[in-house]
Amino acid sequence: MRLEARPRGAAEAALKLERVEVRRVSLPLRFPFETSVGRTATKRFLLVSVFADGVAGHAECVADVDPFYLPETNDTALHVLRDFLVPMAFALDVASPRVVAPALARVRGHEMAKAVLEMAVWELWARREGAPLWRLLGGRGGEIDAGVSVGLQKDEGALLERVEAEVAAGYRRVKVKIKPGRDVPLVAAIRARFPRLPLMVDANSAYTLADAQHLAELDRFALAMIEQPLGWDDIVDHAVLQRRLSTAICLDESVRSGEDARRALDIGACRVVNIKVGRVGGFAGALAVHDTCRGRGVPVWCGGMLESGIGRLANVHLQTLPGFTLPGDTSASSRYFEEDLVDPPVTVSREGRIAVPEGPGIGHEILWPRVEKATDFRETWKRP
Ligand code: OSB
Ligand code: MG
Repeated sequence: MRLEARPRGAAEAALKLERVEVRRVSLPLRFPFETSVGRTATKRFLLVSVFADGVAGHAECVADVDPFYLPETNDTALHVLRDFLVPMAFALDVASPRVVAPALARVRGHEMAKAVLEMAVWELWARREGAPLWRLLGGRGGEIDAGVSVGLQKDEGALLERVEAEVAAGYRRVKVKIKPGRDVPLVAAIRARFPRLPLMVDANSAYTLADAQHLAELDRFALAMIEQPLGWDDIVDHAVLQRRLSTAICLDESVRSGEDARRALDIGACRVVNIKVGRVGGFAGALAVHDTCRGRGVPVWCGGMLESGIGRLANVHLQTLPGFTLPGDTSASSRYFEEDLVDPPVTVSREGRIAVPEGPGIGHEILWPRVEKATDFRETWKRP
């Protein structure tokens, strides 16, 4: 009988991070992506690499150049990583990737900055064990269902054309962005053309409770859900609105932790939750939201933030967990980028499915020469 827990093998021994490298990467998007909060033509993000024991782990930060979706930006993430999170991580005995999120909890907010560091440690851990990320997360191999997010288009014709193309490509669910003045008639036109398409809308907080009656007009289109219609940090008004709609509300921006999910469900603010790892502080936060929802029979799906292949693959692994019962926003790399940073890029089959990688970590090779070419800033920190 063993009285003391002890590591069973080298792969399970605690490690100390030795070095953290952050780069800022710029990738042109093939087409600008427009939502109710703004327009993105170039994807600019931080790429974080952590090094320990001769192994490296990599993750992509979902912060943007501006604070228009959520408060963080690339520059706030860089500051908080450099001055707070990375020093905390250097001090930590990493006995498992699960210890990272609690160790960073003293920093309030800054979920995207926390997430990128935490995800890089998970990725390192997976590579060190020679296992795909999904295995560490408790997921499964095989395939996932792919859905797609269509940005605001210049007019109804352009929108119908986009939706038509995505349906033809095999996507299993289509989400379209809406905002006041660009909502009910557009949805009516899509529904008339595609009567049985699993369809949903995302408002990115463009409405208020005063629009409740107007939003209820969407009830007649059998939408799978309406995502984040009200305030980015609200759950109270969403609970009121949910009682006035037959369509399910899905929360995105408002859920930034497992506790947020619990509170939202407790008051009936939504019937579905969008999980973005970067928005909930990392994989531990994503698992917490997942478990909370699953325990109550509430479906979740995996959102996206126009990620390069590095973040896109992290999303693929996450959504192999059993609570992800709805197609998410993970679509093919080629919808966004001429040249992705991973090989092979993320592809979607004619049947609308994405293969779950079996290789270590994110499971596809990172194309470092391309990363190098796209890097316009770099900083390295060493453990003191
Ligand atoms: O609200 O889900 C969102 C992109 C950037 C910021 C917020 C959102 C989105 C998307 C795109 O909808 C999803 C994707 O294809 O990555
Ligand atoms: Mg959204």
